[in-house]
Amino acid sequence: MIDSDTIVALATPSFESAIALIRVSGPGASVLATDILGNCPRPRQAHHGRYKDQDGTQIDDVLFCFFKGPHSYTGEDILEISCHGNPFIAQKIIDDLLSRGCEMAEPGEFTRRSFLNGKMDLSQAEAVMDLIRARSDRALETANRQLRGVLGKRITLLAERLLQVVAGIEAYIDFPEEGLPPESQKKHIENIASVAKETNKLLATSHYGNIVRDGVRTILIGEPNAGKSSLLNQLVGYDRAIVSPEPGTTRDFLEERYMLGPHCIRFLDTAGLHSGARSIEKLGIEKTVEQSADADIFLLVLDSTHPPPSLPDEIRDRMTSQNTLLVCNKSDLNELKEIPEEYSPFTRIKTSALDGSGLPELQDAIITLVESGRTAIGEDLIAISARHAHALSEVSQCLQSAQERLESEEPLELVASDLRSSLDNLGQITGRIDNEQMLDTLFSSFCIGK
Ligand SMILES: Nc1nc2c(ncn2[C@@H]2O[C@H](COP(=O)(O)OP(=O)(O)OP(=O)(O)O)[C@@H](O)[C@H]2O)c(=O)[nH]1
Ligand SMILES: [Mg+2]
Repeated sequence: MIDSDTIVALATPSFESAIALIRVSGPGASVLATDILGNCPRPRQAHHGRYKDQDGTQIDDVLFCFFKGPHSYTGEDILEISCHGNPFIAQKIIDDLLSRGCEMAEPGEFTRRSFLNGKMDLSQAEAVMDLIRARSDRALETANRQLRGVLGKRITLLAERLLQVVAGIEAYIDFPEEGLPPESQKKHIENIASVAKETNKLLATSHYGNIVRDGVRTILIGEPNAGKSSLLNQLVGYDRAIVSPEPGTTRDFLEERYMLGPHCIRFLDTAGLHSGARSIEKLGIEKTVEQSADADIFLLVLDSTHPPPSLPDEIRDRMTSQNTLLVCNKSDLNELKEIPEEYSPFTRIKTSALDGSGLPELQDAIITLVESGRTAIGEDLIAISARHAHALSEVSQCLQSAQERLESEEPLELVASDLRSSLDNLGQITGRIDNEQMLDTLFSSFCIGK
């Protein structure tokens, strides 16, 4: 029996396929390889062999690949077994490995071990999942950068700068009779403000992070018969929605994903908005209003053959020039000259869902709008997740409080406490900053005679 800290799992989906990969990680990996193969393979080389269970019955012809820790994904010894892609074979091998003393891995346990063994920080561990889930070029790009540690490095840099401030302030807590000199107070306030500015810049990438990870929710909205469903069909390239000359055709909203440039766009077709709606139509309109609450982009579709109507306030209030395009449809029939004042801030695009004219311009305008929401952080494309955003907004609040306390000369313990909370929250993103590190830095920049 091998060490119980050795885990096993199927690393590929459980379907019929060319190959299935079983991964073993932990101190027992090399013993298992020796028991099954007769000797432990040379690290990082593929070895062909027969997998026989403990009774000596052959299960499959397989490839073994051994990685000696710490030079492996988890930092531990890893044995990878590639067998034929039959879930039945894969399960028999896993059952045999379990009977030899392995434990079934928990979800994410290989990456968790990688983090615990210092192979990656928490933000990198999360990027592994982002990479697996990426469905657009931009999602892939962002995940790759985060996996390379771009976000982690930024956070570590901010934490180091804050630690300097904490060290400077803590030095005076033990000597309350000597107040903080005015020049130090000024310097600390400046440093805190500068870290807060960087924090807020990172925080501003949160919306972009959302749309990169989940797709851009783009809602087609407008009066009945404006041509919303016809436009949706043109945009996604097939007849997804029912189109008819009768107003009120679309009752329930429908969603269709489409790759537009580097982004995954989630188009939402909705029920036409008008004031005199009855029962079922009314329910459809309620759903349109509901859906508009989570929209990233509004395509306000107008029928160019007559003056545009007003929108319900709860929708109009969510529209800005940064998230809305005014689509003047049916341009083959008429050109809309009079645009109401309330729609004048929106970029205007003439389309005909009938002959397809204006569609490339509309697609370009959607991409431009999405990309304008991207906040540049120096050279780096960073797009934080909801978890990072939560931690960073805590950091931002604590820093603001620390700055205000320093300015109004409140006790330094309170300032230090705010700063430590900021550090804890920064540490939550990477999972690396701990008090031990804080103390090391604190004492290295601390002059004991002062
Ligand atoms: N000439 C012309 N007709 C169009 C255009 N776009 C849509 N139509 C026609 O307008 C009618 C209504 O189109 P739909 O796409 O169903 O309109 P809708 O906005 O989805 O309407 P509801 O679902 O009822 O809210 C259909 O007969 C379409 O063929 C266009 O650009 N030019
Ligand atoms: Mg429709």
